[in-house]
Amino acid sequence: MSTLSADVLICGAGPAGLVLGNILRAEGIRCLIVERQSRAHVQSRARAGFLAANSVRILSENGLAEGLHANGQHHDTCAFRGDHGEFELKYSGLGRGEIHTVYPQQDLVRDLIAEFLNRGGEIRFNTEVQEIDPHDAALLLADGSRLTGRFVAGCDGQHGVSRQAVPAQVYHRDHGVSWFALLAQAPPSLAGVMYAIHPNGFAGHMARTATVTRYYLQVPQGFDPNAWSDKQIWDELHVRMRADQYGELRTGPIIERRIVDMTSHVMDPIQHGTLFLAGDAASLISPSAAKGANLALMAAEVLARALATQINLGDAQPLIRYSAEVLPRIWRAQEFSHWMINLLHGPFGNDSHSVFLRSLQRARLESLRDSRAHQDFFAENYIGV
Ligand code: RFL
Repeated sequence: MSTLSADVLICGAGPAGLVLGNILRAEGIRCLIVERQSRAHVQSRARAGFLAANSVRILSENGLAEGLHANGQHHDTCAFRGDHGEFELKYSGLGRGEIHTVYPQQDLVRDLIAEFLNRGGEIRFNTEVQEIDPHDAALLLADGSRLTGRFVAGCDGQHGVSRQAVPAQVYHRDHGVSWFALLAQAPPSLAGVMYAIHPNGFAGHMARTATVTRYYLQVPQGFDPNAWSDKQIWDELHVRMRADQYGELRTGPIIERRIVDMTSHVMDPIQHGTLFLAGDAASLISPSAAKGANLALMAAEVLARALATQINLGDAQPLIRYSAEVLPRIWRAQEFSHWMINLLHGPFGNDSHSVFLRSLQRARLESLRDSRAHQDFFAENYIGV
């Protein structure tokens, strides 16, 4: 049995755990991150890319944005294609005038790990937490040893163990839609994000770097990610993106394929005893509006400030209010993600109900194309977290 004490034990070295750990280290608080994967694995795990203005502020104000500012790309435009034609929304001139910064999540994670170690933090990679004791602030590890601290942050994502230690209500929604999430070794085909609505289903294009581009294809639930060859994938992307009409896609090998089900869950509360959840552990959001990593950073900042106020100043109030502070912001993001799902997907079929819903979808898109008030609403919520 090995025992190690730290003020805060953090389960998981994703964006939530690493931002939390970095802010706590800057406050002089001892913390230890326990991560089940290797350092190489978490530094190469491609996921998010679109960082909202609030995320860039959090990273900048806490000295965590050097790589982001050096290598991130600014995006301020997205476009919609479909039966209604094509239109662009330049959101830097809409809503609050904010933009996205595109910086691959794995690069951010790499930067955050380096800075956390630089600040004197400790990370145990290849170490799996099996159970969390929320009363004694303890982590039970797979090798049978136990780590104890004063507080535990559950930042272990949607498949972690920390959620199980919080006796909370879990509100769950399966949106009934799946995306085939692809990474192509190919330069972006378009300057910005493209959302294509087609009778075959939704297709999306999101720039990542000069040589790698993310694409999405709506597929039936349970679809086998290896069912299609690269050629079939590109053919379908061409059809749904209407490449014949609007211009060819820049193709290349598909280097990653996975199925992402559009599901959401929110826990309430997101704390119990000494345990506090942040990021995907607290709430899972469908990637339709690219909000997951941004919510993770938002909650990590609120939790870091609350823990620092408790540990350094002896004031427990912000920690007591943690769930009440974070949950309304999570629900706001969930609401917009849900709205996006309905904007991007209509039901298949020609029965009256399906046609009715598809007609509403088209009306929604036309309103977004034509109404400045609708565009302002979109821009504010698209970037906001
Ligand atoms: P993470 O990143 O999943 O990190 C959790 C960490 O905990 C570790 N872990 C454990 N460690 C020890 N013991 C255990 N028992 C453990 N169980 C798990 C894991 O190994 C892992 O390292 O959660 P975090 O920090 O909450 O961050 C959440 C984000 O990663 C996630 O919300 C986003 O990636 C979602 N997302 C996007 N978000 C955006 O804001 N913008 C985007 O453009 C965007 N695109 C995406 C996405 C997610 C995607 N997938 C794969 C679902 C695109 C995709 C395809």
